[in-house]
Amino acid sequence: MTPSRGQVFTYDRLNRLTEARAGIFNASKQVALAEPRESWTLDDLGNISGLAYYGTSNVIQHTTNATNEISSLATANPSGDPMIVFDNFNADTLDDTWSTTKGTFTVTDGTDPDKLKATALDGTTSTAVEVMAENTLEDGAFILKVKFPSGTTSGRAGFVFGHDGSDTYHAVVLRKNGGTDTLEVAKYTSGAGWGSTLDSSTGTVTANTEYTLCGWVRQKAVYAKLDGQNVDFTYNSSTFFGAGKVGVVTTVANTTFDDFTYLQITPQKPLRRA
Ligand SMILES: [Ca+2]
Repeated sequence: MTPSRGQVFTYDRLNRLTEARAGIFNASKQVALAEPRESWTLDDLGNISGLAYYGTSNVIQHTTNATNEISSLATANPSGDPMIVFDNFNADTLDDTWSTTKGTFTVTDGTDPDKLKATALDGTTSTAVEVMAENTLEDGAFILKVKFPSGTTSGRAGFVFGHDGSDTYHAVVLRKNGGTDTLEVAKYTSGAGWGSTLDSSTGTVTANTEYTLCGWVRQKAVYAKLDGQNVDFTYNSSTFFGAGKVGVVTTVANTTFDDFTYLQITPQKPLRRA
């Protein structure tokens, strides 16, 4: 059974809607690893006495009168865009909305607790790939922490998007390649492997140091940035990237990932986090 995106509603004892959550379903048909949520606190007369949006109370501030008419409404600054997926990997097991397509992953390790770790690569493709089960994600922004293990001199690790479920995908990766370190975007094709670099920017990537990648994918463009360094690029493709799964990829065993974040974006609201 393939989990998919949906909504879950909660009602109170008078069958009044009190919460609506949206996101990716786990195997129990509950929304997992997602933040979009609206909830209402109602008194016995049905007056709204509290409202929360994206899990943040009083993001929309309002007052109501005795007949439940809204008498004032104000939108305070929300803390950020709604996170379609956020996983800090602080649970001892990987949420079942994730699926391993190549290699082996774990979320517990004595020296790197509370991170997603690729403990082994797939023998044929020399990759380890973990993706969300949802296959229709597109036009979003991403934030991801990546760390190569000590001694790494070559390899790629980063964010996967447009994964077709059959080992073909695009990826924004940190790459160590001899003495040259880059942030780059490339396509991986099932059976053929990594294609040529589509765009890149040179930076400094030290093994055993955690870096934050961020950026967005929108229609035919992908923007990527290595946080904390003057390293970024915008790649414009001739074709749409299209929908697919999002996740992580590495070509180096024992790479760790943390705080996987995938955000909704709109043309009016570019990436504001990180
Ligand atoms: Ca963590």
